[in-house]
Formats: sequence, C-alpha cells, structure tokens
Amino acid sequence: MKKKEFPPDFLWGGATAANQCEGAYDADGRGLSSVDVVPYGPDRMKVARGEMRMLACDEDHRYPSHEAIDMYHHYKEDIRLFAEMGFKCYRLSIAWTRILPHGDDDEPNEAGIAFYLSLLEECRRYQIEPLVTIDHFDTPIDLIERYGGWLDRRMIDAYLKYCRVLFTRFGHLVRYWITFNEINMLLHMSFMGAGIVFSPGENKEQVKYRAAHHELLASAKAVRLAHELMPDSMIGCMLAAGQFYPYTCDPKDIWDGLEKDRDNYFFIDVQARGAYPVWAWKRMERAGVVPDLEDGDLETLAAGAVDYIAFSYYASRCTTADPEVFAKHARPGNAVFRAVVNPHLKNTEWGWQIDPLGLRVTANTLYDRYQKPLFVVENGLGAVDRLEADDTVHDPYRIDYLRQHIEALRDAVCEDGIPVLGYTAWGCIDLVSASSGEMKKRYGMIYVDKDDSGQGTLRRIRKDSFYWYQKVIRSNGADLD
Ligand code: BGP
Repeated sequence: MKKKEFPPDFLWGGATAANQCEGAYDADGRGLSSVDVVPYGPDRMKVARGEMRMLACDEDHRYPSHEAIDMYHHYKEDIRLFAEMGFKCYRLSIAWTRILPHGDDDEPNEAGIAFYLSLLEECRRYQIEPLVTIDHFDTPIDLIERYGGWLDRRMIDAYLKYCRVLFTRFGHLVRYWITFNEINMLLHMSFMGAGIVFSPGENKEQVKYRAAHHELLASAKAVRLAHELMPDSMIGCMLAAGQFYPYTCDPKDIWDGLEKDRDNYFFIDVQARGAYPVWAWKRMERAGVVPDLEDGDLETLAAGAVDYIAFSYYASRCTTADPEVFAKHARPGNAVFRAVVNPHLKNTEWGWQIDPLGLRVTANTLYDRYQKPLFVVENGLGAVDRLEADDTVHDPYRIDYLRQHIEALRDAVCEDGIPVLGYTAWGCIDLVSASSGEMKKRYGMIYVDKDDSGQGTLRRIRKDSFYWYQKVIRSNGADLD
C-alpha cells in the first residue's frame, strides 16, 4: 500500500437506523416496538433509561419514529442519492417488528420481508454493499410485555428466530452483519438497549448484567447461525466507543479511566474473545450482580466469537477519581456518559467534545485488544443547518469535522497499519436524533425538510458536504480538501 492511501476495497458509505428514518411505524403489518414509544420532549430520557414506564403511545406525547423521514416511502430516491455520492456501503438496520410483528411469530410478515428485499436489491443495483444491524435499539413491545425485555432468557430464542428469518431470506444479498447496535448502551439507556423498565427498589445493576448476559448469549448464537447458514458472511459486534482520558496524571485518575473503559469493553471482550475477562467476573461478584449461568452458557460464548469489531466514535471522554473535581467540571446536561469536560477540546452545539485524534487512539486500542478487523460504522457531527432560499445548505463545520476524523483514521490505517474494513458516516441523510428525538440535530449530507414540530415537505436537498464526500470517496480518501 502506498503511503496515506486507504485499501482499494475500503467500504466508504453512510449509516442509518430503521426507527430513526423509516417512519411508517404501523404500515403493512408492522408491530409496535420499544423505539416507537420513546417520546419527544422532557420524558424521552426517562423512558429511554427505563425509569418511566411507557409501553403504549398516548395523546400527551409526540413520537418521532412514527413518521421520521419516511424512508419507507422514499428509499429508492434516498439510495439513488447515496449512489450519486459514490457509496460503496450502506449500513441500515432492520426493524424487528416489520419481520415478526409480535417478536417471535411462527410465520414472518411477508410485507416486511418484501420491503427489505426491495431495499437491499436497490442497494445491489448500484453495487452498494449493505451492512445490516440486526437490532438497533429495537425490542418488540409484545416481548417486553410478556417477558420484561432482555432480563428474561426467553428473549434469546425470540432473537434467534428473527435472525433465522433474516439469514434465510436476505443472506444472498447481505454479507456484513452486526448483532446489536452499541451493546454497551444497555448500561446507560436500558429501555432503548434491552427493553427494560426498572421497578421501584430493584437492584438496577443486577438487572442490567443479567440482561447483558442474555444479549451476549444471543449474539454468540447468532454468530454461529450466520456462519452455518451463510458461510461467507462476516458478523460483528458493535460498541459506542471513545476512550476515557484521565483528567490528570494522578495514578488514581489513570485507574479511574481504566475502570470506566472496562464498562464498555466488558461486552466486546466477551463477543470478541468468547469469554468473560477475569476482572469482569470479580467485579460482578463484588457488586453482587453475577448473572445466572446455565449449563452450556460458557461453551456458547466460546463458540460465538465475532469476525470483526464495529464501533461508533463521536468523542473521547474524560474522567477523574476526585469527586470535587468531578462536580466542578462535570459535563453539563443530560449526557448519556458521565464524564468531565476536557479543557483541551472544543464542543459541538450539543456539548459533545470534538477529538479527531481520539479516533486514532480508539482504533489503536481496539486493535491492540482484539486483533480483529475494525469497522467505523458511525461518526459525524450533529449540528443546526440552514436551508437557503436557493435550496442550498452550506455546512463547512460538518466538512471540517469529517475531514479531521477521516485524516485521523487514515493515520490509523496508513501509519499504524490497523486493518479497517470501512467507514460509514452516521446519519448520512438527516434523521431523528436517538438521544433527543430532534430533527434539528442534523448529521446528514442530505438535508430533509422537516422540523422538530413534525412539519415539512420531506424534500431531500444536497448539502455542500454531499459534494465534498463524493470527492472523498472518488479519490478513496486521498483528497480531503
Ligand atoms: C448512536 C446511535 C445512533 C445515533 C447516534 C447519534 O448512539 O447508535 O442511533 O443516533 O448515536 O446520536 P444522537 O442521535 O443522539 O445525536
């Protein structure tokens, strides 16, 4: 490989999730899912974290997933635009309840199958490699009502039933799969990540680690099933990555950073190596939260190691062991990850810290730890854009962010030799924000005319970043100007 060049088969593209873009939440037999009842507004985080029970929609709330950007009816136009940008890869997720409306139906919903077949064929028509997330913050409401979400072991069989349908019906069109989106989010947004609603007085940590054990078993079984039914497939895990930096060089801060990183690596250690790391078991024992092991569980995990490590990267994180320093410098707002502000970095409008070099740090750490190929499946800048009267959107801030991160990734690939399969920019078309439910937090290179109150024509408009990314892909990452 020549210096500073991405590999020739590098998979450039973009990423979305069904619930944040498809809309049509009750069309053609689709069942209700966890993400459909997470509302816009002040209750959103409470529901997403599992602190407020909402298993049906009510009149007092608005639910952004119901229409989103209506990709269900616009996918041909959207994929044509992705192809125009030069995408080699499109990461999407399948909505579980479009396929199995109750989560574990004996017969799949053929209308749902037909929709995804058509969408995937459309990708293939433009030589776009689809990358499918099997479960992107998506637990069928019926299963939550019957089982209480992933806390219950029976979720594993339901998930496997769903996987079997996906692999048998779409396996000829899809080579790359991810078992769970950002599996470590289960610890932070337990309803989004695992369909869990906490009861008063419940030991939350115990519930989370039990649910985690079930998702890890399900992931391992899905890997085996994928390899059995689709021998050429590549099936990966995925984490919300971003290294914790110590606030100072005080050894206590270093240890604190290591411990916080372990919260996230915990999942990937199991999925990549096929076993719980020693410290994890000790830690769960000390906290009294060891999951229930059944015969064969450890063998299942051992036999289900993933083929590659996918991750999202938006920012690094910063931490301190000193409670006073923490209180003084804590990140403001309702941040998903508790952290302190890193004084060396700038912030986005939503207070996410911008750290391109952190992507190189994170990629190196992940490869050192697992020695499996990596895939950057989310990265991008959420920002407010303005649609000009002449139908243009000038977003130099987004181009800057992406340029710096792609440069850092290029260093990881070219200078450090890290094998990276591809890069899919998050929310390549504007969509609903997962954490805030807003439309105005836009990531796209394609603008969608819709606002936070749900108004707009849903028209698609190319932003400046559209043409910039087109050039990046055409030059295989050599031209980032
Ligand atoms: C990740 C999720 C995505 C996505 C992204 C951006 O956590 O996998 O679904 O939305 O973050 O986050 P947000 O939409 O909250 O800005």
